[in-house]
Amino acid sequence: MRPLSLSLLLLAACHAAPLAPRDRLTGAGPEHELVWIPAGPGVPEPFWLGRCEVTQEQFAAFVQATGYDGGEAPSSKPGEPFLGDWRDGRPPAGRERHPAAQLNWFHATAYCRWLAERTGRPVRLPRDAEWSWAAMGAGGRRYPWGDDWDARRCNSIGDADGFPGSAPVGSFPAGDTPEGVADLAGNIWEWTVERHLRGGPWCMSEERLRSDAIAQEDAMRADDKFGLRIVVEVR
Ligand SMILES: [Ca+2]
Repeated sequence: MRPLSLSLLLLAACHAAPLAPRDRLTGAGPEHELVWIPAGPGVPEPFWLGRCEVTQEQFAAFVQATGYDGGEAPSSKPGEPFLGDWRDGRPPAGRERHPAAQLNWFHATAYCRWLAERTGRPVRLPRDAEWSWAAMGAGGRRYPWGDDWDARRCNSIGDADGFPGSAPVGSFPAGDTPEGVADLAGNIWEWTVERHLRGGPWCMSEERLRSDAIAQEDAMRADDKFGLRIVVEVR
């Protein structure tokens, strides 16, 4: 009998395992799941991308370890200060797995810097080109799952998705990219290195959630729809 070719064996292995390599970032609060994203257009180096948005409990580990209060960059949004929905230094009860919100660009960057120091790995926000490449893939997908809008695949405006506000991260696996990155469309808007916001939030409709949509906001504004996702550079 002829031996199976290497490509067939790889195909069989891929069928049972995640398509993209995974890693975990540990040693600084609840671990971060990471998904390998290869080099691509405008992205000369592969990188690890947070599978999910940074959660309330992950951000809480930073605040509790350092006493960080966002004071070096106060929110410019009246009535919405840094982590304004927290009480006594803790996220709202029952929302630990929701995305961290009410963060401006400086707060998001401070978190990445702490994570890098604690883990010894090069953590930062995603660049716009990296975010786009992860969401769109080689086919230029309009949404992380494909070209056709489907309100059941993400947390967007309205209650049809089951969540009037944000949702626990990873609640919409049918909306993952083929590599397994979750919630790139919807749930919480995500800061990038260039001080843009990507992916749209839980309260907006399909045009703002497109993979190629780039929103510009005041980098000092800590809105209840602004959060982040991490990149870990490959070195
Ligand atoms: Ca998102």
